Amino acid sequence: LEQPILVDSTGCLTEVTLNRPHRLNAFNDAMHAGLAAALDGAAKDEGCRAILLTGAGRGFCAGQDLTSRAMTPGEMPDLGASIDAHYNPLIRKIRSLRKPVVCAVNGVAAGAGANLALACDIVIAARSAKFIQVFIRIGLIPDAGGTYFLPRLLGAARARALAMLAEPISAEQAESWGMIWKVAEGGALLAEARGLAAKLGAMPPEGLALIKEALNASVTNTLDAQLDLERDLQRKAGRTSDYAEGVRAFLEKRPANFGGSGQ
Ligand code: T3D
Repeated sequence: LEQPILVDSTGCLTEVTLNRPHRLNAFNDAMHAGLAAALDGAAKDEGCRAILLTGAGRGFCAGQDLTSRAMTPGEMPDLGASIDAHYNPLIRKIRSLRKPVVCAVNGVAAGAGANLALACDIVIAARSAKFIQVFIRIGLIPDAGGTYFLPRLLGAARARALAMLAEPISAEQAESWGMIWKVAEGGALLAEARGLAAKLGAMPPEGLALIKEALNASVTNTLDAQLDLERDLQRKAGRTSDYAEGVRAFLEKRPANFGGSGQ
């Protein structure tokens, strides 16, 4: 029986693998359900301090599985319903999750698969990976947050061309445009991604959650509103035991040991 999502929890890291390699990990309903459950589980798991998302096989994710979209002539499907049920909750879940999500893009990331990667906090891609806003090839628009993330990450000119031309861009190009954090040599991708996740896992969890909250809000806030938000969130951060530990460790010239007990 196909297990469309694999979850492996080791120490403070939860590794989630999209596992439909014969379809380049395209989404069907079961994979959506499995991914939502895996992310909910990681959010609730007190031992989990970082999440790593990757794909099995040669692709990362090819977006919606089109074999479940075959139509009879004249049929008018409601893709909005699918987006409401699956893609929007997924993107919202990743952005609002109070833990860092590292995405290791192991191969082609197309359609909603590309934008799933862009929703994550830190994206590292194999040199052989490609990102394709493939939607217009079948008459669709970028979804899963694509029309939001692309102009903000790349600027309007590149966002428009990528969305309208559906041309693939290489991992190297994505890195030099600032669309992702960095490229890794293929063989080193997972080790590097795990290293990043482990580093995040040792950082103050509440601080990381507040960084996510601040950066999410900054995209639409005015400077005034953002300054107020920074004040409010810094007030919270300053009341955590990890802040006290960080300052103590600095003054005692020793590495800090962040417990993440929060308040
Ligand atoms: O519907 C809704 O709910 C609305 C939401 C939509 C969100 C979306 O993501 S819409 C966009 C859907 N995705 C696509 O249109 C991508 C389709 N795939 C491709 O264009 C290409 O496969 C890639 C560019 C991603 C990779 O090309 P390549 O040459 O490396 O691989 P390939 O040979 O095309 O694919 C390998 C196999 O995976 C192949 O199966 P086969 O022939 O070996 O049996 C191929 O059919 C299958 N596959 C790849 N992508 C999908 C897929 N099967 C079903 N659905 C896919 N999306």
